[in-house]
Amino acid sequence: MSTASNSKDPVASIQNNSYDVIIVGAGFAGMYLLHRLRKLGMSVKVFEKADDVGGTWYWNRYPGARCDVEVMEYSYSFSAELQQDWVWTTRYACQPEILRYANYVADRFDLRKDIQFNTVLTAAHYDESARRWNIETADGEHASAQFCVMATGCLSASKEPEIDGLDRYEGEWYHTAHWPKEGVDFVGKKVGIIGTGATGIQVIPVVAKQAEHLTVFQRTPNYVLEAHNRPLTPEDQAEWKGDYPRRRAQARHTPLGCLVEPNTQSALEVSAAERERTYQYHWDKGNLIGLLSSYADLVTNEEANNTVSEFMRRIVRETVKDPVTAEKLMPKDYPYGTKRPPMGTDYYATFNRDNVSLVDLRDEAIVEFTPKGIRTVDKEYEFEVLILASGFNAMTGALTAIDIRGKDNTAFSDAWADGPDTYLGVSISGFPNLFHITGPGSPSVLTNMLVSTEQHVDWITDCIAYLRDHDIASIEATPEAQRDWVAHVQEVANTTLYPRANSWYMGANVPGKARVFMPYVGGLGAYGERIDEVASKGYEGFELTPKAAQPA
Ligand code: NA7
Repeated sequence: MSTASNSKDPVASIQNNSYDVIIVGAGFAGMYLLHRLRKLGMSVKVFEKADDVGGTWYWNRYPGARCDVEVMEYSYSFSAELQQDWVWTTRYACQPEILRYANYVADRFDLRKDIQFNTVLTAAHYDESARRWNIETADGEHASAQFCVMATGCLSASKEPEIDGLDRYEGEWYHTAHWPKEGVDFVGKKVGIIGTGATGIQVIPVVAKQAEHLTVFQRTPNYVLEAHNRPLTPEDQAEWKGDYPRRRAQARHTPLGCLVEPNTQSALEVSAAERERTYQYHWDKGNLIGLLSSYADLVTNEEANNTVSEFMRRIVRETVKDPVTAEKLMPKDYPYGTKRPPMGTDYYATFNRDNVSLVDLRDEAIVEFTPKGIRTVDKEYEFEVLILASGFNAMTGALTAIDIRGKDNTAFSDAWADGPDTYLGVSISGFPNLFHITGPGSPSVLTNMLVSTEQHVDWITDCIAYLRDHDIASIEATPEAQRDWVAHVQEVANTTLYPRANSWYMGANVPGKARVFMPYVGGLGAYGERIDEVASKGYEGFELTPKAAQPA
C-alpha cells in the first residue's frame, strides 16, 4: 500500500509547500545543487539543520581542522569567475577559511533565500499515486516535491565512543563534530582525548600546545603524512588561476579527482632505493594523493603496500624519542591507505612533549567514564576537559536517521539492513525520484570530495532536466541494475586490500552495522564515464514512467 492511502501516516496527504525539488542539507553539495536547479527554473527548497551553510565545515570547528586535499583543487569549479575571484591563503585551508568561502558562495549566488535553516528533516515518504515525496520536519512542518535529493553528507552523523558513563562525567566534554562556535579554552587544564583518526590527528598537536597535560587514548594507531602546509604565494595563485580550466577538466578524469597522474608501475618493479626516494619526495611535499598514487599497486598488493607502510613506520621510529611510545604509535595490523590516511602537522613530534602521554587501549582498555574522567583496567585518569574525536556513522548514518519510506511503505533502514545497496551510488531501487549525493557505491570519500560532489550534482541536475523535458513522472533504479552495480562495487573492492582494515569505509566502526566496503574504488574518472554512458542511453538501468502513464 502506498503511503498516500495510509490515512494514519502523518506525512501523507500534504498539499501545501509544494516544490519541484526538495534538497536536504546546505553543505557544498546542497548549495551547488540549489544553484544549478534554480538556473533551470525549478522551484527548490533546501532544509538545513544548522543555522547557516557549510555542512561538514559548519560543524567541525575543532582546533586544527583543515582540508587535506590542496585547496586550489578542493573548491568549486563550476564558476570561472568564482574561482578567479576567491583568494585562498594557505595550501591546506583551515576550517574557518573554508567556512568563509561557503558563506561567500551563498552570498554571491544569493542561495540563502531558498534555504530554511534550523530545520531537521525527520521523515520523507513517497506517495506512489502522486509520484511525489512528502516530508516532515521536527517542528511538524510539511512540504512535498517531485524529487527529493539527500545532500546530507558522508561524515555528518557523529558517533560517541561505545563506553558507559558519559552522562556521569562532571567535567566539560566536546565531540569534535559539534564544536562550540565560541571555542574551548584548554590553557592550564588537564585534557583527555579519545580517537586518533583524521580528526584526532589534527586536534592533538594544537591542544597539546595549550593544555597543562594532554592524555591521548588510542585504540588503533594511524599512519600520518606530514602536511608541510604553507601560505599560498601570489605566484602559486597565479599559476593555478592561469590554467584553471585545463586543470579542472583533467582532474575530473583521474581516479582520485586530483591533478596527480597515477603511476602505472608496480612498487616492486623498482629498487628499494628508488622507492625510498619516491616516498620521501611525497613526504617532503606533503602530498597525500601523490603518495597514494606513487605506485599502481599500493592498495592492491600486500608486498607492495608493505614498502610504503614500512616507510611510514620508519618515520615514527625516527621522530618519536621514546621507543616504547614510538612502538605504540606504529600501525602494524592494517595496510597503509586502507583506513582513511590522514595528514597532520607535527603529530608524531607532539608525543615528544613532556605534557603529552599516550594510553594504548590495546594494552589498557577503557572500562568507563567516571565523574572525574576515564577509568581503564589499570587506573582512573582525571580530566577537566574531554575531547571525543570518535568519528561518524559514515556514509549511511545521516540517511538512516531519517524515516524514509519508499514504494510499498518500505523503510529505508530495512532496505539497507544488509548493506547500503544503490544503483551507481546515486539512487536506490524501491525509492523512486530520490537521489543522494556522494553516497555508498560511488567514489565519494576516496576522492577529492568537491570534484565528486560537482560530478553528482551535474549528473542529477541533468537527469531531472531530462525527466522534465520528456514529461516523466518518476525514475527508479531497477532491482537488476542495482544488483549488478552492487556486485561490481564489491568485486572491485575485493581486488584491493581495503576490506582488510576495520575502517569506517567498511562500516566496521559502528557496532552492528553491515560490514560492506561502501565507496566505489574503481576511480572517479572511470565512474564518471559510466554514469555519463547510462545517461546517454536514456538512463539505462532505470525505469522511467511517463506522466501519461500515471494512475488516475
Ligand atoms: P575516524 O577516522 O572514524 O576516527 C575515530 C577515532 O576514534 C578512531 O581512532 C577510533 O578508533 C576512535 N574510537 C571510536 N570509538 C572508540 C571507542 N569506543 N574507544 C576508543 N576509541 C574509539 O573519525 P575522524 O573524525 O577522525 O575522521 C573522519 C573523517 O573526517 C576522516 O577520515 C576525514 O575524511 C574527515 P578505531 O580506529 O576505530 O580503532
